Amino acid sequence: MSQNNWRVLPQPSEKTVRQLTTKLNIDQLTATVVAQKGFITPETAFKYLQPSIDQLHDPMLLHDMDKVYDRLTEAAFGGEKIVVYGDYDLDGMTSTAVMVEALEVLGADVTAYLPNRFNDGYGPNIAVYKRLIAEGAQIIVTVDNGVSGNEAVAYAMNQGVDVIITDHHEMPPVLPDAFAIVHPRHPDGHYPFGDLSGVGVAFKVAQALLTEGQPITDKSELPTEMLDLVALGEIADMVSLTDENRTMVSWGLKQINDSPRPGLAALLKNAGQVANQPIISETVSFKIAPRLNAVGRLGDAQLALDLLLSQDPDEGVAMASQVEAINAERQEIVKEVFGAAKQIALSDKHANDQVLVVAGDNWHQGILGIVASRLVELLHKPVIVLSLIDGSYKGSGRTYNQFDLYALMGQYRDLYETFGGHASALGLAISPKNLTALREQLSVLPTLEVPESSLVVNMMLPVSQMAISVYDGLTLLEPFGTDNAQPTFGVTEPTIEKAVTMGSTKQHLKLTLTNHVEAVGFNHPDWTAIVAHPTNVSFVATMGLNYFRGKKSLQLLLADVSMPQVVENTAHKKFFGQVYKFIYAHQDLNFAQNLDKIAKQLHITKHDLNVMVQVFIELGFVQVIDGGFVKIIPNAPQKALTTSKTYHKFLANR
Ligand SMILES: [Mn+2]
Repeated sequence: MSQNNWRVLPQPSEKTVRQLTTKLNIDQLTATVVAQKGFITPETAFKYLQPSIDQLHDPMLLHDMDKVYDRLTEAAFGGEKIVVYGDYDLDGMTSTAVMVEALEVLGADVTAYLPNRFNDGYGPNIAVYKRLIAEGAQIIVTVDNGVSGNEAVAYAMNQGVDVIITDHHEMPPVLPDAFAIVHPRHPDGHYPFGDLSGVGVAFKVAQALLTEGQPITDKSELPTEMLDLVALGEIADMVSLTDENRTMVSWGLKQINDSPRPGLAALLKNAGQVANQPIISETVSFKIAPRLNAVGRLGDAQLALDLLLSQDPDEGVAMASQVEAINAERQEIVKEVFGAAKQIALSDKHANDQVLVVAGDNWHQGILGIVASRLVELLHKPVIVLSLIDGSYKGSGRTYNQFDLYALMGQYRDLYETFGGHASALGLAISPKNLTALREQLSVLPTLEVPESSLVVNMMLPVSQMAISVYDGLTLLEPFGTDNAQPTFGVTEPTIEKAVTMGSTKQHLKLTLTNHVEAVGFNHPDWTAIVAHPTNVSFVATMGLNYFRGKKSLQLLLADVSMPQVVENTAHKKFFGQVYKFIYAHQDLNFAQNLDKIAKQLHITKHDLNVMVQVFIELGFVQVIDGGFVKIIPNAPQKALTTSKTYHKFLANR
């Protein structure tokens, strides 16, 4: 991104900041960010900073909650057999755990069913409903799913089994004919906040059940012991961390810090969390959620649910180590599939695709979304990754920036077996024949308008004003996440004392700045050219803490870097020129088949030859056709080597 795309927010007036700092006893930076959010009076700012019970809405305001309260209370006392039907992601698992725990408190006969991603799929599944009912289920409570389960719900209702739907997903035009539907955005409801996640909705039901539907005035009246689960599911589902979500997630995180469930404590230890290290939303996003989600990605999510529900420390340790092994396996599979998908994605055949569709054979179904996200990061365009399983292609798509991929792909609905999702992410299934047709349609699309992204910067700040105490002050603004981004700071041309690369392919960057402040940037080979010229660099970063050998230090995480155009190295230019000349004279030679010979003739390594050809491809000078012939593109416009990403990688590796 160029520095032109940095959007430095307007700075609040000195008077506003002074008022906030003195009245609320907060520091100037924190006051500035709070004011930038629009909370400019001490009263509104205090309300934002201090989660409190008045920010929670009355659960009885949710659609059908009165019916649900009566029916579930009756079922619990009457000993009816209740099945909670959940989902295999973290929001679905935590929703299930909350609902089960609440019903258990009432003494209900309750069991949980988490559908299997591979056998059952997402949402109400009629075959499973039949089985559950045959086994004696008398009430089915869905959590984090249900609003699109018309067929299965109708079946159960016909069998005399009441289905209570609690969900937060987009509602289809025709809702299931269920006993009750609890949904924060139900068209016939009047709930003041629409952005609860599945576990948020489940918690509201739990609250109603455990407070006998009565309004509460104090936090202690809430089933606070379940708020940790709420925090996990809400952060994992990336719902807006404003309004009552902010309160529930703050309290939930506090609870995980103070007294984590045994399974979570063990899981965090395995994830490298050290004793004094605070658990923040980032900990959930990067340590907890990937691990527990891995369980549902590779097999049956039940293990993750059991880990969350267990009260036994030994059991917690045992289950956490099973989860760790599954997560390691998941990482292996991602690595393998990503490698294969990347090869296809980078081939010349796909160089001009506006929406990249990568399809493979028998790639693991559970990780295609992760692979699509990584390809988007790499290629800066929307990506769909499909895998051929049992005669049809199934997979996931992820968009780039704010582009509405769902709307675009929705135009070809006739070609799909299944299709669902939202603007930024989707899932689909398609027959091999129709995939060919889809590719044809995509290849003739007019140029897509993919919006340029901009980077919001809260303020410019010299490194000399950055310190652990500053970071500590800003933690008042936590939890960070959707609609409450971590503050970003712009730094203009700081003194860089040291610049090094890290990682197996030197894809990461670490800068040492004044006062031992470090700045790190991950997976940005294009930034690593700084190592050769660590001057006149500016960047935007967030502040974090690094815990290393028991010592904590301030660490900046680079969000964007702006560096002067690297001056083209004349020796390199000559070197590349020779290779270009060689290609020009040998367009009838298959490079792929004669790599050894050619490299030898040019006195370079095979690796360098590959890199150089890649640079020429990126610059639009050559193309590779027919499985290995490198052809000069006539009249290609002049471009400097430094405009190629691979060239920067090449430089960084010298
Ligand atoms: Mn959800």
